[in-house]
Amino acid sequence: MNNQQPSLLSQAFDVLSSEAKDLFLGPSIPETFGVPTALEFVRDNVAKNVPLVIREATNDWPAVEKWNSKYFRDTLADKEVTVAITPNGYADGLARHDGQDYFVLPLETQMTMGEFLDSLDRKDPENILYIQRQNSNLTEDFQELWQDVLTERLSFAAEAFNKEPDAINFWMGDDRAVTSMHKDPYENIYCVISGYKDFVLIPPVDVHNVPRKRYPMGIYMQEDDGKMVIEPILDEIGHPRLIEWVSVDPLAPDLDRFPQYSRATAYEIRVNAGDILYLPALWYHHVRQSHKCVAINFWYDMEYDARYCFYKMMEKLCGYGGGATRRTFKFEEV
Ligand SMILES: O=C(O)CCC(=O)C(=O)O
Repeated sequence: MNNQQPSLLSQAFDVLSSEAKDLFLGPSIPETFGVPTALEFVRDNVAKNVPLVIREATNDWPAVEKWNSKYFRDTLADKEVTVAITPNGYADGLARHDGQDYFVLPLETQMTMGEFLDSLDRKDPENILYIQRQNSNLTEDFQELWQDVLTERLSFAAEAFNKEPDAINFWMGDDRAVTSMHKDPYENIYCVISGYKDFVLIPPVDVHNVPRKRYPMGIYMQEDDGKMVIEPILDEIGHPRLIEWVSVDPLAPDLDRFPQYSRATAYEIRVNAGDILYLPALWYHHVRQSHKCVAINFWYDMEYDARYCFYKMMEKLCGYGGGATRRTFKFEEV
């Protein structure tokens, strides 16, 4: 939020976050064993925009039993895959270039699954790899794996959202790969298949405590000697393309620059193989992982209802202009 806000507005925002925490968010992310019914899920989580960790929900999926680097090497070694490469682990994150902060997209490159796994084994210091294409790559690029996912176990979610997912994604990468803090206009059913993921989650009622700014966009390119450099992305008239993104790194928040972040309610949760995280739409999330962690997720378009309009109004009051969602640049929409 910019510092010019009248204090009445700041106080009103603080009332919103503290009431939300006291009345329905609670001190930690709710956890359960065994999948809920669609009714329970809608009533206790979707309708309240409250996350849920469902422990050991997919332990009997063939995917959880089989998918690991050895299995992929045995069965998919020659398969061409699209891999995001960065020098610092941040695909879609902030980095310095020419004395200023840029929002930088990864270099996307094709290689075989075998080459990808070799690189993960080597842990090249300058090349941090992540399969993180969000174009429904599980069903588009990895069809041979789909049979190992028992989607009938997710019928509680399909019934609750009452629509087909817009994307079903496959994620696998290096433990140095980080997904920087952002939010999505999706209801997210996130299933960790192998290893674990560490999430930092911040509710949308804390939007005023999560600083955002417009950044010029860039993309990593590899020079002939293999060095990764940032190349600015320009619009049709040669100006840097801009995107609004979260300014703060929850792992090392700069509270001198962003003091309001100290008031944000940041929940930390580890999601293990066999667990499902329901990550409600518009929650900020920052994600890290164990080495070679494999996950899949289902993105269901959110309902553009009164709550969406309310959060849009809050963003406006904070002086934000939208953005800070992956969809902004992946799908050119928000
Ligand atoms: O697993 C990750 O690295 C990021 C996941 C994410 O941002 C999402 O599912 O929306």
